[in-house]
Amino acid sequence: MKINIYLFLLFASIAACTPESKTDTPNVILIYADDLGYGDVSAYGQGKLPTPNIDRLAAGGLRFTQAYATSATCTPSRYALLTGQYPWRNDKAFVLPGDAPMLIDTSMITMADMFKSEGYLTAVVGKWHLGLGNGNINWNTDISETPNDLGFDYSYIMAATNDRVPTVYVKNRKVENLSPDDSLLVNYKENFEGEPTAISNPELMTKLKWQHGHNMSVHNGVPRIGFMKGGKSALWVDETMHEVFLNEAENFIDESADTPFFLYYALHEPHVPRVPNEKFVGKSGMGPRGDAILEADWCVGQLLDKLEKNGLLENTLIVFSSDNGPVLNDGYYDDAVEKLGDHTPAGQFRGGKYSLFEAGTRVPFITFWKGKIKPGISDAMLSQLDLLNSFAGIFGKDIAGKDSQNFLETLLGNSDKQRENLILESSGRLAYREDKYAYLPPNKGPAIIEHVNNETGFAMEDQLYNLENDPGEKINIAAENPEKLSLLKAAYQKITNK
Ligand code: NG6
Ligand code: CA
Repeated sequence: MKINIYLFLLFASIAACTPESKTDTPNVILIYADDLGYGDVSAYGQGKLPTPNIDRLAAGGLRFTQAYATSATCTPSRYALLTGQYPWRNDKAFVLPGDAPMLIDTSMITMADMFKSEGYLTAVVGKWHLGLGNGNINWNTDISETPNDLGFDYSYIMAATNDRVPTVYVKNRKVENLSPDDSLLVNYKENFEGEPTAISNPELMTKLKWQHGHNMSVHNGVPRIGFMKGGKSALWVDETMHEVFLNEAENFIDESADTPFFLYYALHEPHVPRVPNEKFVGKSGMGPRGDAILEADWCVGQLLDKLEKNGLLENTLIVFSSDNGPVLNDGYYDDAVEKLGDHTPAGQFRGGKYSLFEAGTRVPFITFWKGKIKPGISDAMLSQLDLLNSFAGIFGKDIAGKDSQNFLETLLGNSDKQRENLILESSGRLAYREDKYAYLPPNKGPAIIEHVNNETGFAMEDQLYNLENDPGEKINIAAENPEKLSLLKAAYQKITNK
């Protein structure tokens, strides 16, 4: 009898424990768009473009109004996202060419390392842009440094951006579909003899023409940055890229059915070149940029359907965000400006990609976990930098010595705890956020990025904005608030040593 009672208690505790521990350590999917602005997601109520699938996340989850990418460009934001370290602490964390060596040192603890150490299967699918190899990359043999060395069990990526060579997919350590008798060669300094470029053979640009930059090798009717030769069987087709990455993401989810998993799903839209699939062409009425956003939104919907079908929605924490703010003309004639209409990609904020003004880094940010996160809106100020330590919080861990802070309870909607301050970065220049204030120290550099037409926020005088009553940063209140200014300046200098 006594034994039976013990057995009963044992089984009861196992039964009580199993579902509990399962939901407390969810699968995690980080969906990370490229150049998607705060106002580009219709749930934010700012723009004119419908994004019904990203809105599904917002309607069933928590929509953050003050969440930031660390930087106004891709590489530094992604560096910070995965390492939990401010990118300006690394003097190489700038937009990288397609043949750059891997930026993240393999000795650093990455988000993937953290999940892997907890027994998760880990994968990255999509845009990488954090360098590969050791600086002298040979695309025709196994690549020595890849996401596989940073905690990712599986990696299916493009090396850099969709406007940079090589225009191939890299699966783990190998270029996918490469033929041994057609070597892939890449050079960012000079062209290969006899190879056409957008300058020598403009007739090759059948799909998009370059407006600034982007005038080197041409592939799939689109001119790119960098020179490339060979590797014909491996070259991607821009129009199917979304399906390729989505299939990889879905397969990974299927294959991880019995194991907790972490998936970093890095969408390539709406970064240039915008070459959406015919399913989306013309659907937004805003030209290829709008259509590319619809394509990304569709992929999010497919992924959600997949999770639902696999019965994983109640056991998966999804975070959706973007690596930097929006840009219209980023180097191609693609009607992004001409067909914008009254859509507002930056929402009510000033600037955009490349900008220290709010729109450079204040991005859409949504957390979703069916049955666990109560739908709503959070105004807590957070950074993508915090995701590493917040995810570590799922396992009761604290990754010390990092800039990353644990806001897991805020992400789950159980707390309003937020950052006390935040450093923002654009092209190596920094700005400071605290409470309702944005402080932009004197910074050398152009006020507007030429051709792109985005304001940078770089100026030789102090700028201070009260975002509560001036979210568009129109009124510089530095002169009439000398005390506040010097407090913020001192706090900024203390963190940055500048
Ligand atoms: C810029 C490119 C721009 C884009 C950006 C990186 C030119 C003129 N402009 O140098 O098109 O590729 O780099 O974007 O080449 S990011 O989102 O990956 O940071
Ligand atoms: Ca980007």
